[in-house]
Amino acid sequence: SITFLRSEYKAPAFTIQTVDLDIALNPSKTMVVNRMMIQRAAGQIGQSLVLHGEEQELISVRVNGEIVRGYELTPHSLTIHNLPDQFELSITSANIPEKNTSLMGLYVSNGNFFTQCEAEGFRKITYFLDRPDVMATYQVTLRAIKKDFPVLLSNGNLIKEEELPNGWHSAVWQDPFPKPSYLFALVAGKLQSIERTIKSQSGKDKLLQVWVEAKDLDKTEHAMDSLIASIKWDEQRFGLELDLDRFMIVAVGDFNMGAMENKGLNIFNTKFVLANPETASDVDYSNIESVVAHEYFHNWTGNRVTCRDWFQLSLKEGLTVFRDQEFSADQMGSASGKAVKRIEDVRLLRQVQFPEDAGPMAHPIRPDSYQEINNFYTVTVYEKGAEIIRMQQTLLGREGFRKGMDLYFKRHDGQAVTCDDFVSAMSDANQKDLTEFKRWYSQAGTPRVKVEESFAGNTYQVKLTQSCPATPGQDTKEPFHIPLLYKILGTESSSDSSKASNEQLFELTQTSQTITVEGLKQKPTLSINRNFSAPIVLDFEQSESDLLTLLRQDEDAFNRWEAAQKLFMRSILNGATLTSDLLNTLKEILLDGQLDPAFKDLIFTLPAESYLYEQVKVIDPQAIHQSRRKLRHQLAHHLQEAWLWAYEHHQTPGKFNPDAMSAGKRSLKNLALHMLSESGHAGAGDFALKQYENANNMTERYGALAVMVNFASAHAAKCLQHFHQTFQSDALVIDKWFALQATRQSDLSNPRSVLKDVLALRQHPDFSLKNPNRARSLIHAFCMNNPGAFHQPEAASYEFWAKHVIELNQINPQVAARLARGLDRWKQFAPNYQVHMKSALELIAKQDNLSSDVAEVIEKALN
Ligand code: B3K
Ligand code: ZN
Repeated sequence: SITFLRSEYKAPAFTIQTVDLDIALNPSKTMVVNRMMIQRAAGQIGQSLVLHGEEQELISVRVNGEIVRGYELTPHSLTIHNLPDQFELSITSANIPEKNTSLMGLYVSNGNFFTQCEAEGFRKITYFLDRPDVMATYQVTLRAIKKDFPVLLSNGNLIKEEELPNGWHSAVWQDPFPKPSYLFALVAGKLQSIERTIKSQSGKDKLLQVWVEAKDLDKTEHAMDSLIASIKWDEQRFGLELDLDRFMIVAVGDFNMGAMENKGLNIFNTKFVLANPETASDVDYSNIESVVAHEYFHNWTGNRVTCRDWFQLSLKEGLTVFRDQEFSADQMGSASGKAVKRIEDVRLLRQVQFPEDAGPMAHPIRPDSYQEINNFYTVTVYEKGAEIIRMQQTLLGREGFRKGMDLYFKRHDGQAVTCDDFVSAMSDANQKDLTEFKRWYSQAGTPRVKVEESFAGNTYQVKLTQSCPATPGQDTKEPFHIPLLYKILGTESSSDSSKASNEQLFELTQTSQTITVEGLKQKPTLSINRNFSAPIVLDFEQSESDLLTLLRQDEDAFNRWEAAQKLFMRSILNGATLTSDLLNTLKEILLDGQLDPAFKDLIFTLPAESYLYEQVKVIDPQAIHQSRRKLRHQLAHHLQEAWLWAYEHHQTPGKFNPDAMSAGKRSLKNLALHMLSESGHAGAGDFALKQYENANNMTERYGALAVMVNFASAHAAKCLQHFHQTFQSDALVIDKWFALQATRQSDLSNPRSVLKDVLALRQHPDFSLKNPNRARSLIHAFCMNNPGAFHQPEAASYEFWAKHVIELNQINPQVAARLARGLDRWKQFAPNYQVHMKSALELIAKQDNLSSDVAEVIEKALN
């Protein structure tokens, strides 16, 4: 397979100014006529034009109206020689949407047409320079049979609709903004919309639409509200206005990822649009809000200013994730809510990105090479990328960051640019040297900072030493520029208390540096990397008493939470006992009526197993799993009364409200129910059944069902069946039904029981590997989100995994490649697991017909 290198970037030999597409939609054969105005770039005399194209039937090629026959065609390209400097190229080709199971390019889902072009799907629709630095304006004519496809949508503005002979009709769409081909989209079919008209900052009317199947119209309100909130927020925070007169969101049930920011026509996985209280949980509501915002924010960070090449993906993704994180934090409505959002984001980073950064697929946020670009839509490019943006804001301040953003748009609106261009704008707008900071873009791996404290003769010193483990292709690293927010607590007894009592920013730029504070009467308590100011691992053997001080009184909510996480981690990994001091503090926190319930819920959410794996040299997954469960049992048992109080005092009566405070109450209530069951409380079974039966929302219903299923309640089977029957016509809820069973906790006396259930569910009539959401709800959920059940020292579940990677590879390479990442960290596992993992990997490796997606993942894992 081919490896693409960032260092080999070459500007295109031709540019395309305008694209005029005429598409006659038919599921079994769609005809595409693509008329382009093309210009030879300066200094490219004699170059042939090499267009990308895949899985199409080429019908004709015309240059300035004349048929051309002397072209060269391969399965991936069309080359045309002897072209003038400026010409019209017209290409006619056909493709078969109903046969397209990869869900890239043009495909059919539930009888309707959709497209997905990022990263390289446009080349399956027509022959093109399918690369983001070729930006053109598009006019699109869609034709289809009207009764089957009454709605015809594409990017930009609708300029004409017409009735045609034989029951056909057409619509013409014009997008005034030049765009790369990956932002092209069309949708056609039986859809309906809700509409709102709003006025933007400058007083212009904007038409907003959310398009869904008729049966889902009652689930669109939250997405529309989220869109309006996003539009307002981007105006206020960044001065960025919606540039089109019309903005559309469309939901589709078959989709490879979350959503796609096509210009003016965002296409979404139904999971991130549809919600009503009965069918969607609080987590769904908040995911919808953030994904709607994310795609909308791309309109500026991604669309108006786009990427020069795919190595620069984090230019748009890291920045846009940062923007959606800030938006969601602001929507929380309170300071504690913002902290909750930050903790959730950090949990995700540690659970998924830290392992990626330590494994065979580790790459810098701006990768240097790839075999398949689809494999690089990663938590590193997205979530770590967002952390790198966040650090720039921390270093420059919010105002300085805004100045940098303004300069970025002033310089680059309408261009395809690089990560370097972004950092230059930040640096120039603030006269701040970010040369060393840019190593975050080029070096992979999670930096570690060792913290060593000393206190002698009234002087307190903190020695900070940084290092970063080797990653593939990068044996040694230069020091990172690490912004550390810190505060020294307990300086009240100092002679000069003003000295060190505020939060400060320390910029660690060398391998080792020391912070010194003089004139203290006793050793203070250090609160460092507050609000997780840098995406690093802190090696800090802080004493239990210092951690308890932080847990009780740090006003940085993140570090309060972090103190509890550290103590829990010591208990799980080193068998440290829970001291009565810790248990009492935890009890006070749980019973504290002033504290945000969502924060309390997070305090008692134990570190994820995948994060715990990263703390040990050799992973024994069952030892970690059991030790983690033992800790949870202790917390349940020792705090039983407090859990009962929490269960009874977090009701949300009345009409369902998805706001952060109500959602926090529900999540703490569900956790309390879980803890009561875990503690063996006699009433727990009844509470669960009643909660299930009386719930007026999915969060409480699902929470109760999860407790029944996880603790093998006598009512579990009956309620599972009731749940299935109640929601059988709602695919997203049936996904939950599968996922719940695939992620239930393993039965310690019968370790294979979850796999056995999953194998049975695999045969369920509602199961299908072709629908990505459904495949993920069972297969990915079991293999990647249930480590305690999945990792057994035997072949069975690893063989199950391999078999499904192989099967999915034939259907949908992207969905297969995600699953293939499941054994990334196999070399770290204890030998009795490793041997079975290795055989499973080798089983996949020896298949022929592996997609480039799966091949790259498996090859790197085995390497
Ligand atoms: N930009 C798309 C991701 C496309 C993934 C292609 N394999 C969604 C997003 O990040 O907003
Ligand atoms: Zn994105």
